[in-house]
Amino acid sequence: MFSAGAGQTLLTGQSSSIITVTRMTSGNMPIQSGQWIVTLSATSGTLYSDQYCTQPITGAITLNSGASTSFYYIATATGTPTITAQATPNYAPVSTTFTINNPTSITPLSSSTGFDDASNWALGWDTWANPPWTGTTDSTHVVSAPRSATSVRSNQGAFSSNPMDATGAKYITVSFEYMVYQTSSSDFQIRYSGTTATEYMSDMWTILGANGATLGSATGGTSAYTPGGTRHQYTATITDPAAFTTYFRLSFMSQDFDSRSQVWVDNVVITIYK
Ligand SMILES: [Ca+2]
Repeated sequence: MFSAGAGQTLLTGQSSSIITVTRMTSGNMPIQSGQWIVTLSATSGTLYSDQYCTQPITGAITLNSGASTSFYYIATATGTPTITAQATPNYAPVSTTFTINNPTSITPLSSSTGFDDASNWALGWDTWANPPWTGTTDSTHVVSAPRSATSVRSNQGAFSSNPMDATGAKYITVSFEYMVYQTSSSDFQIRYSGTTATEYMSDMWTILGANGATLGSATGGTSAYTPGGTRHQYTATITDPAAFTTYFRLSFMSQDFDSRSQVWVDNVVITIYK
């Protein structure tokens, strides 16, 4: 016997909750030992092996033991896609059907921030004494002219947006472009908060995902000062209900910098799907 779990209702682009397939005896006892090979397919959309949906599943999964394996899913179209798991040896295929809806609206507070105005950044990115990052017109590190936001050791710390109303949100997407120089894994992070605190230091911040915690380790970091240094694009989806308050805020954190370390961020887009 073989089970794949209940169907889920999602929006297009939204990461699913964990999906687990389990092999069992005819008496519903999990089968723990022996190799089995699982092949997953979906009538549309993409299956991923990780929670943050960065690693698409492209082939059969060989498991040498254990009764279950788990994965995640993102739909690309509305409708009722079917996800099917087949396994060898000697298991009948099993399917689960998801329901995929469109976001019904997009909050106007969804915002694109290019840090281009010298004195007035959208969403209050420049109004926090936390300490604020600064703007730079160094064109090598600017995606949208004339400015990007930047942090060095002397102004490292939290760099935050003003609160946005995310009440009733289904999910929130965040994207931005960034470059790093002489930073290590945790030196540059992205975080969010849905708390009511107005002081950045007393807020409860949540690090956004595994990749969001390690932006500083991006490849190309040591060559970012050279013309054409590597730009990185980051996109993440927040599905944590704790973020869906009237105080949703996004924050970049630069920390543990040495005298050479620097990061640049441009074109932050936050979209709240309600
Ligand atoms: Ca810009």
